[in-house]
Amino acid sequence: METATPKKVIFSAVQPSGTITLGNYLGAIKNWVTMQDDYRCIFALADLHTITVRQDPAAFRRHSLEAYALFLACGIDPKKNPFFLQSQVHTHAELAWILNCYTQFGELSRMTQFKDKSAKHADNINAGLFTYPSLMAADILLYQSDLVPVGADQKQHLELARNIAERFNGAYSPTFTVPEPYIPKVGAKIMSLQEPTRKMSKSDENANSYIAVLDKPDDILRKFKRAITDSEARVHFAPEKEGVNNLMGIYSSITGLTNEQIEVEFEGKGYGDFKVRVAEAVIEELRPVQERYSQLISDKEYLEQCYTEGAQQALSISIRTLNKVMKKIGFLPKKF
Ligand code: ATP
Ligand code: LTN
Repeated sequence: METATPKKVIFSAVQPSGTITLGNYLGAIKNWVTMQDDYRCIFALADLHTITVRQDPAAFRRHSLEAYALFLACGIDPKKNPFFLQSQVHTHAELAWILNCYTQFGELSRMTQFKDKSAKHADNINAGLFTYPSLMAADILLYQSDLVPVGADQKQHLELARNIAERFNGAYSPTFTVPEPYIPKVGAKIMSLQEPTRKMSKSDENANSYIAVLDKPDDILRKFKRAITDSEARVHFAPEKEGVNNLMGIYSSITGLTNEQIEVEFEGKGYGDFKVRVAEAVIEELRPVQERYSQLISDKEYLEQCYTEGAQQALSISIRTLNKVMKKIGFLPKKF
């Protein structure tokens, strides 16, 4: 009799800290959607991480619900795999505290995100910003994750999670799966439309630099028309043509065309035609997402049901790891 090999476990999370951009969509969400069938996927909104930067309560609540609905609209299926809010699964904060005691001050001090964010928020360099990677390690290790899809900016945190897991396993006995980074085939880094040497980022102050997944078609068209290119006016891929390369990357992510095919399509045409075509492709790609989103966001009851079930499933998986960890450390067993 054939025995099915268990699916590998993938964990990933995104912070609900504002508008979800085309960068998030092409670089992360779209890949998550395709991974759902082949892996045991556990996805979360990392809302505990979000409060390392001060949030307005009403806006934070709204962003969290909107992000949850938007992920469903993009194709995350909460019936297939748990999709939940990190703050609703208490094991995350508990394991994070424990892992803090297995993480060195020196290790956390070396994190480039901590250095960047403390420079950016010099008036609020809180301890949460410093211990952010231990919470991220807890997120990952609670589910015995094999693979973690992350962008380049989160690689250092994942490396630290691996070190913490190995340290704990070495000090006691094998407890945590040591996770590997997962680099998806598609979903190149999408750059800012205004400063194409920087990545497209939802926290950019200039709204013309990013496309939000929920931007209206007119706004998408306008932003692409204004996108920075160069004076050569020829659609071809070259290292120094960052603006054009980025537009080609976006077009390629959506249509599946190679750079060579794109060059052929736009041969003899200027940037004006090219920008309009890229904008149209993005508008068409996002149209069904926007339609599903507007239905979902008006059905709060359904959203609540989905995230509640997600949290319940996540709790029942993660509590097993937390209990194991606590037992190994020597905490007395709970008798209630
Ligand atoms: P912030 O502006 O707050 O840094 P962000 O837009 O960069 O936010 P994150 O929450 O840091 O988004 O990232 C969520 C996911 O989206 C990560 O997996 C990240 O790699 C991916 N991602 C973010 N921006 C891009 C981008 N421009 N291109 C490709 N992937 C991206
Ligand atoms: N720090 C990540 C979000 C995040 C995450 C995780 C990603 C929180 N916990 C665990 C992968 C695995 C970010 O800001 N992109």
